[in-house]
Amino acid sequence: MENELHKRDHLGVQDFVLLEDYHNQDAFLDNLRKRFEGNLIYTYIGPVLVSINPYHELDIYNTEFIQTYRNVNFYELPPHIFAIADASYTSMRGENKDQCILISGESGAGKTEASKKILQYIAANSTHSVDVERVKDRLLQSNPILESFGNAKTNKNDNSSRFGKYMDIQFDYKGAPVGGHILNYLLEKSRVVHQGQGERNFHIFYQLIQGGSPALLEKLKLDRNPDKYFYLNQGNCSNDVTHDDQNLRVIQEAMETCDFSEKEREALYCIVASVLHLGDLTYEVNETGMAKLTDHKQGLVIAQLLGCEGDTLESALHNRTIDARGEKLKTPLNVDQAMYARDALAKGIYDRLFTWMVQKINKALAKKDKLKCSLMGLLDIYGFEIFVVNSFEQFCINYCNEKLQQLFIQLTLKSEQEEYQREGIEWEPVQYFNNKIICDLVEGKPMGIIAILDEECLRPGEPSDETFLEKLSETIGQHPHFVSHKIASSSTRKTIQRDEFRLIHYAGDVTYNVKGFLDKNNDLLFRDLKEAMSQTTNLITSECFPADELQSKKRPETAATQFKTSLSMLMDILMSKEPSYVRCIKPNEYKRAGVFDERIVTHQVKYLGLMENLRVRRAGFAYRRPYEVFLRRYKCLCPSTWPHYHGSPKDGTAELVNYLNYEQDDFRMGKTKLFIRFPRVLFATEDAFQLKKHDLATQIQSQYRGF
Ligand code: AOV
Ligand code: MG
Repeated sequence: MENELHKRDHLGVQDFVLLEDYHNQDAFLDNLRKRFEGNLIYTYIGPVLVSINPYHELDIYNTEFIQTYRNVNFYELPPHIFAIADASYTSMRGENKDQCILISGESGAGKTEASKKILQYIAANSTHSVDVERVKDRLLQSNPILESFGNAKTNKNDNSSRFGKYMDIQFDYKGAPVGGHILNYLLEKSRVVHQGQGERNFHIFYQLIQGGSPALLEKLKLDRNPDKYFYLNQGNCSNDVTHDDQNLRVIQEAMETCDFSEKEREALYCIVASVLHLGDLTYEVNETGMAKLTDHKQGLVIAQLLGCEGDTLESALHNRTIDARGEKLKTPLNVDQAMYARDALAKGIYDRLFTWMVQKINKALAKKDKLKCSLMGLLDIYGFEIFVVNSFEQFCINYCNEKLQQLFIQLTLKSEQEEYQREGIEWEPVQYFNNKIICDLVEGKPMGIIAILDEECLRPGEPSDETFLEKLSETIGQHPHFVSHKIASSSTRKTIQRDEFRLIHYAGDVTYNVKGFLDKNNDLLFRDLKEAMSQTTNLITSECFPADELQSKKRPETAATQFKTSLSMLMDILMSKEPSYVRCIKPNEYKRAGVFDERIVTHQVKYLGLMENLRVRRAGFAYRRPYEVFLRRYKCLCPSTWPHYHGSPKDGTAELVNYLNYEQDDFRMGKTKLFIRFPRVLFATEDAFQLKKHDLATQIQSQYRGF
């Protein structure tokens, strides 16, 4: 870092801890802007990397950069995502500790890109073993596959992750990647059947239609025009060119690399196509007032693609069988119910396909031996989001972000506190806004929102989204982070509808519409359809809908509770590892390069708690370096340490700071590190160093001339 300190005026400081006035938010923003404008998108707060999305390609990720950052002390080079990756890797190897890199920030802030850069850096680890090369290829290639099936254009981000992903990379004792494992979290499957204005379905649908060969499309009975399909045209932007839809080849190759056989790929395309055909099924009313497919042939196409009897599928699309005390009761569906069942099937098969793909990739990534390995985890989830209309999905996504923020708070405070204790330095705690109160509001028992939602879903009688909202107002109406129409003050009431509730999240207020909450939480797929799917010859659907699932008498867990349980397990995994943080910031709402919108950046700086983060870091001391590092750089400033100091680095540092006249209050000597309280002290030292370097260079030159 020191090599850049002298540039601090026009390009800002590369570590916020070096800001003289660290309480001043304007100074913080000013620094961020200066750097952003100079295309310096990375800045540290101590060990935390703050990254601001440039929205244009920067030539800072090439092999030269990778080489530069390899094995270099974290602070000796300008901040970079590679430095985080390298530090984490080095720590994993050197200290034998499992690592995790947590990337957070709102939708479109650059989390997924950051995680890809980290993977790129790790994979660039040079090695010649065939096995390791294969693992690296698979790790890298798993990305395009999952992005194609799990990402979509939203109004926030053209390539928005609609699922959460935690990936463990496994390393052998030599530090070579030898395997990996992916955990996926709650795919936003409602997108399969519905997209808001300006949004699209998952990329794969368009990629298949635009990039599939004529023979493939013919086989799948698909038309080249995405606009034709109901599941693709609702957002009115199916022909959007922001994403490269022609790129089916890339996905295909990635699947080959990850061991998807030709048969599996075929089965997979058949499922994607049948989802589109499902969306185009229309119903009319039959003589008894119940639903009847308008065109019987449409059902047949789907049955053919999935490999089941046309009659079986058609019957399952028209009826619902209930197991009432061992007796099976079959009732026909009306048109609304049939449409509901159709959509549920489309969502169900797509969602299970996605999980199947993750498992398939995991098999390809599985380590060959049972030897102990070290782990580096990478977390890339969907970021906090506020849309015009927010539903169950946003509720889950934002809850997930609350949990991550909570983890950040716990871990940064904890590790900071531990560092001061370990080094024997006294410490004064800084007040944070602790979002635990919001996590508890969502997940607490028995009065949390999820518990209330579950209770309403299971209640006999006629529970509805409205009764759920009613319950919320009754039970948590007084909570400071909850507002509903019923309990709002008269001025707030104007901003919230009768079917909405608002949560005051750490990252902003979000108004949720309760419509669909119960359905989505129940996540019901009628057993007739499950049964039909279990009988298909398509090798993926038959595997994803095992017949024994139908035997189970147990009521499946609700979607929200499953999500809550999986998040809680994720938190345990993350807590058990040594974390590094990347905090991503979005510069503007327009996905545009070069635009720094002060209002929205300020908002993110606030809610990410970056000012508090900085204050904690500075609570005592702005700068800390191991004695060796400090002495190595500045020893030329003191006659008794230059050119060599023969005692311990700590003693050498003590002589050095004494010679430099550091005031008693300016610094502390920890057990292994020097702590400097004010940046000006460091700047003065650095300036002296630059001068000395210059003098030394001149001296050496004149000595040469003297020869
Ligand atoms: P996200 O992962 O944080 O949002 P992405 O990583 O997908 O956001 O970034 C959004 C877009 O910003 C990318 O598609 C790129 O065009 C651009 N971008 C991000 N980081 C960089 C970078 N370092 N260099 C150049 N362009 C970048 V979400 O997944 O919506 O929460 O769910
Ligand atoms: Mg993403």
